[in-house]
Amino acid sequence: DSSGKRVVVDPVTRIEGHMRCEVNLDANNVIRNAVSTGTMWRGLEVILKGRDPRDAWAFVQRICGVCTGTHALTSVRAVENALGIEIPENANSIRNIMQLSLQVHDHLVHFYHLHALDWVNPVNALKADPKATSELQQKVSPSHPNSSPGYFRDVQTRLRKFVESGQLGPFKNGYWTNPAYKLPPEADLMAVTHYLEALDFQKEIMRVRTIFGGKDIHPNWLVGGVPCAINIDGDMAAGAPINMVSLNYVADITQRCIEFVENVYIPDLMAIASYYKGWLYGGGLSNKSLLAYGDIPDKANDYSPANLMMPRGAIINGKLSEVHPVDLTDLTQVQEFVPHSWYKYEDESKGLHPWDGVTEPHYELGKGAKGTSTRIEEIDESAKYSWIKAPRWRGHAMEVGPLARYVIGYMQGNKEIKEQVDWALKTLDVPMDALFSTLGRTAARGLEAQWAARKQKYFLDKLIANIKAGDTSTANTAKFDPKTWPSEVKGVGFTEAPRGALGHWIRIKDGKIDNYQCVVPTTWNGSPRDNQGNIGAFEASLMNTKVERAEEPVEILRTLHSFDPCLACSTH
Ligand code: NFC
Repeated sequence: DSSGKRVVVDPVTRIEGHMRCEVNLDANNVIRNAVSTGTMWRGLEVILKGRDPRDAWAFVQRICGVCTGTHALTSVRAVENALGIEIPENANSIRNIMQLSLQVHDHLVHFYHLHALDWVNPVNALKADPKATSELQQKVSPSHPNSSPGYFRDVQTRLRKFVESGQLGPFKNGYWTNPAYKLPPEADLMAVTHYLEALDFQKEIMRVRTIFGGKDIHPNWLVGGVPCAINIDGDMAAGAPINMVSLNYVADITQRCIEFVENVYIPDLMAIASYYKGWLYGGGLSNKSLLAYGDIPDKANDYSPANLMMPRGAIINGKLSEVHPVDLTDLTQVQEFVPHSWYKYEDESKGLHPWDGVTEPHYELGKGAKGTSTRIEEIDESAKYSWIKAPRWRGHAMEVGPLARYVIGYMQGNKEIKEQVDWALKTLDVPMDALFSTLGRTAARGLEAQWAARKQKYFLDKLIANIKAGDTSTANTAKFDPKTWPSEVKGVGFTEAPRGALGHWIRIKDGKIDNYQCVVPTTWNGSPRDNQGNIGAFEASLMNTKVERAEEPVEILRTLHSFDPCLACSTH
C-alpha cells in the first residue's frame, strides 16, 4: 500500500548470524509485504570440496556457534550412510544424549535470552512489589526453590542499579515504553529473575557435551561412533572420559535440566502466554506447511520413522489429517531454488536435489534495489536478494522446527507429544489452531525442551545399563580406511536440530568429497521467494500482523524470534 510506511530491521538482533527484514505497512500499520534476507555468506560447501570425508564434521560444525554438534552429527551420519558404516549401541546413546542436551540448552537460552525480552519488560519490573512477586511465583511455579520476597527484592535492587547507571547491557535498546508490553510488573520481575537464573544454569548444561565430546561449543565427533572410551571400573585418573564419576555428573545435570524446565521454563511460558493470548490467534500465522525429518533413533543404525523418537513427516497447506512420508533420497522431494538467492545455476527455473546441488556465489543488487555492494538501503525482492537458497519440499515452502515436529507428532498420535500439547491447550484454554501462531511456536519449543530433558535421562539410563551388561564399545573402525571404500558413493545424513530439520548430502569420489550440500533449518524458515514467487516461512508469518508503532517494531521481532533464527546456519 503506497500510503503506508516501509520498516527496516537491520540487523535483526538476538539471533545468530546476519539478517535484514523489510516490511511494508498499509495505512493501518498492518504488514502487507515482508522480505527477509540473510546478508552474509560463509562458503562451507565450497571449502569442503576435495577434502577427506572423515574430516567433514569438523568443518561443518563451524557453520554455527550455537547449534554446536548438530551439523557434526549430521555429517558423520551422511558419511556412514554413504559407506554403510554401523555404529555401536553406546555411540548411539551418547550421540542422542549430546543432541538432546543441545535441544534443552538451545531452547532454554532461546526462551530467556533471545526471545523473552519481546514479551517481558525489565524496566517495568522495577515497579513490582517483591511480596506480590513471591506470591505469583508460588502460584505458577510452586516447586521453584527460590521464592521469598527477599529474593525478589535483591534481584530488583540489582536491576535498579543497572537501570540507574544507564548501562542497560543486554536490556539496552528495548522499546520499554511501548504499549505492546502487557505483563504486570510482578510477572516482569519474576521473568527477569529467571532470565538471570537461566543464564547461570545454561553453562552447566554444556558440560554434558564436554564430557562426551571433550569440549563445547564444538565437541569432537567420529565417523563410526564417538571418540570417547568407557571404563566404569576406573576413576578419572584411569584416563577414560566415561567413568562412574562423569556419568554421575551427567545424571545430576540431566535431573537439574528436567527440574529447571518443569519448575521454571514451562510455568513462565504459560504465565507469559496467558497475558498475550492475542498472539495465540492469527498474529504470525504461517503457511501451515510443515516438515520434519525425525531424529533420536532408539536402536542404533535404524533411521526408519518407527525407530525415530522425534517425528518425521510433511503436512501441506494446513491439511492436518494427511501426514505425507518424507524420503530424502527421492530427487523430487527436497530441492533448492536460487532465482532470488545470490547464487548461480545453469537453469534457474528449476530446483536441484542436494545430491546434484551447486553452490556458486553470484552477488548482484536487483534493478529496483538501492545501495552499494557493501550497504543495502532497499531490497528489490523481484531480483536476487538473499544469501539463503530457497529449499522446497515437492515445490512447497515449508516451516521446520519445534512447531512442525509437535504438530506432525500430534497428528501421528505420538502419545507423549499429544499429552503435552493437550495439557498446554487446556491450561491456556485455546483450541489446536492456536498452535499456528507466534506464541504457539514458542510454546512448542518449551514443551519440546521438557520432552528432550526426559529423553536425555532415558538414554543415559540405557547407556549405563548397556555398559553394566558388559558392552563398552564406542566406535567401529572397520571401514575407516579409505582404501576399503568404493570409488564413487553418495549418502545422506539427517537430524532434527533445535531449529528444525537438517540434512547433509555427500558425494564421495576416490576417497575425497566431490560434492557436499547442507539444507539447514533456517534455510527453510528464512528462505527467500522461489521460482514460483512463493514466500518463505519468516515472510509468510509476518503478513497481516499489526504493528503498534512503526518506529518500534517489537511485533516483527516477536514473530521472527519465535522461529529462533540462525542466519549463520541458513547461509552456511
Ligand atoms: Ni546455527 Fe542451526 C542447524 C540452524 O542446523 N538453523 O538448530 C540449528 O543453528 O542454530
